[in-house]
Amino acid sequence: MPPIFTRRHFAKTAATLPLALSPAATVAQTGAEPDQRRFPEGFVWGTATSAYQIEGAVTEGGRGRSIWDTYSHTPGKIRGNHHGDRASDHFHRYKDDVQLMKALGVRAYRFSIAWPRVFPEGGGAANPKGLDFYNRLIDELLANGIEPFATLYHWDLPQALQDRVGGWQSRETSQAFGDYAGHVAKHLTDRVKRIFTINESATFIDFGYGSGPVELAPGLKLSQAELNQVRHHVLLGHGLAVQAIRAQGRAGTRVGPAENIVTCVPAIETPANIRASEIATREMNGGYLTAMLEGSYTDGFLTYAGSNAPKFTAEDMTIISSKLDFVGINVYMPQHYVVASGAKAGFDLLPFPTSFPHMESDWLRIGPEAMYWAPRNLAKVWNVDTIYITENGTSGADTPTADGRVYDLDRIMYLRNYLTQLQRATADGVPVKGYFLWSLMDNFEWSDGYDKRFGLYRVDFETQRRTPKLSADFYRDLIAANALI
Ligand code: PNW
Repeated sequence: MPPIFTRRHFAKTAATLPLALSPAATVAQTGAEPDQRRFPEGFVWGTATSAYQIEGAVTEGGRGRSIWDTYSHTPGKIRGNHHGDRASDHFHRYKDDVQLMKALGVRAYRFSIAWPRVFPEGGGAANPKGLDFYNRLIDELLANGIEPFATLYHWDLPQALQDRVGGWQSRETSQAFGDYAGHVAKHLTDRVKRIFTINESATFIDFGYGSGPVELAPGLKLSQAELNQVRHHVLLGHGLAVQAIRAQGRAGTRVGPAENIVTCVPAIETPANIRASEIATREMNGGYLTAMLEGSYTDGFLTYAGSNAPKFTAEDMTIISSKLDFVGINVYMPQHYVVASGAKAGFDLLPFPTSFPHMESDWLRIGPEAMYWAPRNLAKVWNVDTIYITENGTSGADTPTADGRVYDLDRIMYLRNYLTQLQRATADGVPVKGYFLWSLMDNFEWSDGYDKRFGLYRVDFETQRRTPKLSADFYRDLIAANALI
């Protein structure tokens, strides 16, 4: 019998296919009506960056030193001994970078403000030039129809505070953060309507003061009791910042955190496991989001901490749980897969098999359904009615081909799968209002230096040339359609 399909047969079949697929054919190909793949009307598409990772210009405009200047210049701390002195030179190239955003069609941009630019000594007298750069950036964004979303703390603590009071080990840093937040709110909320307080407390505390898959500044290894106290001071700083923004910002200013939620995914989506994932979400975020949203540490958290529990007052907890307008969450991966359990806690966290897949960064597990369950459980457990995905993205090898382009198919695969789950969430009524892709362009990836690239635009760090990767086309087309494509 001759083979059923030959090369010629394929060629012929392909040639007879209609060039433009009819809507019916599209359904047959993807299994969903085009409308079912759409995101809600007015969904906010954006990109995200942070100050130390892109700005450079570390000695310009009266900027003080941050703990990241010190840490990155400590030999052996960063891969290749890289540092952020120049980074992506965004401080000088922000106008071009706004055009890169415009080419993507994003409606919003999440950037961070460098505290040591505004208060070089952490507190005391504000630098009169401290907000000049951000004023220019904000005006440029607005002139191009892009809404600024500002983050107040993306890990670049003024070194002076570290030296003077031990940084987040002291409540004085929480107070100083509140003062800084008020100052920013007073000067920028005529144009910046949405402010994130602190980026990923969980990451910078655990990896900067404890231990983790990567080490972050200041690179201390504190005891459990000290670590819990740092957590508490960061929460307190967040709450004081919320209050200061309400007091000094214009009416209508919206505020919330940008937290690395500990994502608990039901291993198999049965009602019992889903319930277990909700219980786990509450417990596993006990040191962070749960305290912010409930105004108390859970019994589980306090029992686990035992004599290492943080020292706090009832007033602290009131400040920490100041009312929020939204919750931002960074979602990269499932932290835990969960099943129901008859044990007291009501859930079990499953061990990861060694074969579990990850992206180019070793820690970045591939679990697209995290993008469904993180916001879904946030909305379900705490009744949060406005959620932003403040970060999602991946690193990749991103090696340019002979034509100079980067065909980052792994990043497109990652984004398509995570965004499919985000679309599932919005279709189910989970109140996610926007999504900020990490990152607009390659930048200083903390302890990985410039070796890990997360951008939609490739940056040549010698020439500072920016080139769109194929994923930039993917994101642009998705934004234009407001739907999975
Ligand atoms: C986030 N981990 O950091 C940060 O908010 C960004 O500044 C950073 O560039 C981005 O994600 C990509 O890494 C993380 O090891 C760093 O689990 C490390 C981890 C998680 C988040």
